[in-house]
Amino acid sequence: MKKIIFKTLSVVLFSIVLFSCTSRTPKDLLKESIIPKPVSVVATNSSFVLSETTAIYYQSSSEELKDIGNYLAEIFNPSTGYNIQVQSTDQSPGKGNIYLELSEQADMNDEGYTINITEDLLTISGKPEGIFRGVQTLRQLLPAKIEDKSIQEGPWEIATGTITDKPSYGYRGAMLDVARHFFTVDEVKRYIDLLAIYKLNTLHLHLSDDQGWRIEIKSWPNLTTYGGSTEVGGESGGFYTQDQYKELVSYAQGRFITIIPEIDMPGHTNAALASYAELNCDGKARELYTETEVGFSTLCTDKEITYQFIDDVVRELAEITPGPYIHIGGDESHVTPLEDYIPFVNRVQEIVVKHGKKVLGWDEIALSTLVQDAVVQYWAKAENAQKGVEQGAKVLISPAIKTYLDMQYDSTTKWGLHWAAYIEVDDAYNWDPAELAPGVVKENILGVESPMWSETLTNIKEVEYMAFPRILCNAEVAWTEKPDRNWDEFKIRLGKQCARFDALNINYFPSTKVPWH
Ligand code: NGO
Repeated sequence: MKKIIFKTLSVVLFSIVLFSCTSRTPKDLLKESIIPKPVSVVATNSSFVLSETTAIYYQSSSEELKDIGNYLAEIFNPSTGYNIQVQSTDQSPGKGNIYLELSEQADMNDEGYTINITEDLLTISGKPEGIFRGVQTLRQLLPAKIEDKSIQEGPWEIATGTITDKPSYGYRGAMLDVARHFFTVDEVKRYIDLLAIYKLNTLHLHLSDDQGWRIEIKSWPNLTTYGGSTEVGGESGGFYTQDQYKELVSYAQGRFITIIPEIDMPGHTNAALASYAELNCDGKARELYTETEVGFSTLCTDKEITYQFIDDVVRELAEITPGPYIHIGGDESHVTPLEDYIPFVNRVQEIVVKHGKKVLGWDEIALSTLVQDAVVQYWAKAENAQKGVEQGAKVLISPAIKTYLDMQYDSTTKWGLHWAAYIEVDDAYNWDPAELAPGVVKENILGVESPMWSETLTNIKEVEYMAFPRILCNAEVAWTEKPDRNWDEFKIRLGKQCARFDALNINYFPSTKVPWH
């Protein structure tokens, strides 16, 4: 009897050992909830395991890939408790490793990537930018606790198969208004980190407005020392030194995000008009302003000093901005007569071009004669977007009724405004960039941007609450082709993101439209 029990036990034990050594828990790649939704997913129903011995190998000695490898290891190490190494290699690495491989597939754009996952190896291939986007997909293939900053229990299994992906639009952005309320360098870095997860590639910083001037301009120092000294509500404001701005630019570059600086003009300029009397037509400096009306200020469009001022500002900004665009604002200049506004915008565009940059501006700039490569940011008027297209310009899609993240979710939302609409999470998803304005079709569209205006938002946690989860909706609208988008299916994937939001400590709006898991 004893012998039989012993025999049976040994068989059971043996099979447990055998089972755990040779077979993997089957996992289905098709069941993973990736946002934005990739172009194609093929599942092979096994798993790759991230273990203590996993290393991240990158092809040749590409510095860009090395940085991506380190970025990935910095995500994995705190939660797994491993000390994942990042190493260069010339050949495909051995079992159990991750491989970042350079490749140039003909039908891929710079952000396209392929992830091939077998039981033995996980390979992400593409150009460096594409590999970085692929890394974001990889994060979402692991349990949400991979995002935790303290050691969590594994196993760290990833379903096997192949994901092939590329974006629908090449510009997928967010805007942050640091003028109405100032946000510190660390707060902006936090926002950049969160945008990167959902494959956004542009951060537009609204650096000046009536309530504050936030970027150091060495030739006009009062702009920041005086014009940046306050914010909405009268608290002390703040500004970025040029070194801090450069730090932000390079931090964003490390996440393949381009920063676009905006200096709003000729309206929205009270902070400048308060800092320098000579910029006013009557030669008198304005008072600092800490309330939230719009459309009352204007630079003096027929004084030569105004253009000297703009030239200096654009020159200094262009020197510290590697990205292609300078945003010149141009919105809501209600006290600038149109006959002054048009030649003003024409002249400012020339200044931007002279300093080697391309022009971006709110949709009103289409009333002027646009320079080559100018981009019109459609926020309010479809007819302005159409005027832009008629002049050969591209349109950046940011309609207030769909993409403004400062619009309240509903009438109970604590922060935000609702002058354009209440935007529930499904409203932020159920639309298409190419169907908003007649005559503005996909070929005319540069991409999509979600602006966050900060009249009512005082810190990054409040910004997060307004952005999450809607920024994921906008991210998918911009990344995923329309036939692959469907709210009923998206909301399930979105619902599963909440564990990830929690692990990342994201303050989000728990909309009842979403089945949160
Ligand atoms: C408008 C206005 C901003 C406000 C924002 C608030 C544009 C382009 N100009 O959008 O000054 O802050 O609405 O939602």
